[in-house]
Amino acid sequence: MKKVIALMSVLALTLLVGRVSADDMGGMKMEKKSKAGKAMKCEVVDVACYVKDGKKATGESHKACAVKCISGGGELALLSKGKLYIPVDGMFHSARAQFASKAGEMVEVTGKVISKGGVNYLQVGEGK
Ligand SMILES: [Cu+2]
Repeated sequence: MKKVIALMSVLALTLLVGRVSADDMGGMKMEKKSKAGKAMKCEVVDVACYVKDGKKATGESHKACAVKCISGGGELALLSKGKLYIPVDGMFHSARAQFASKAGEMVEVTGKVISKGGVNYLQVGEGK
């Protein structure tokens, strides 16, 4: 029950923040997309594997490979609804360390999405 209430307040906050920022940016041209405080379910994937093999490089069957690739220094990203997001902090510094131990796993991340030039950043913990 506690969890449900917490989830609902996060959702309410998300909607609230979302509305404020939508109003703020009403006049802006939206090549740079920025959403505040979005909770996303993501899989921690190895970018090289995903670019090479797509969906086959996800899920339980690929987990061992993801662990091997990422622990071996492979670039990681968060996969959500077919899009890859580079996890960073509020200063755009890599947040890789937060996810390196979760290779091939699903994580729930709240943050701010910034997309430009074909790159998606997820500023973890920002825009709450
Ligand atoms: Cu792999």
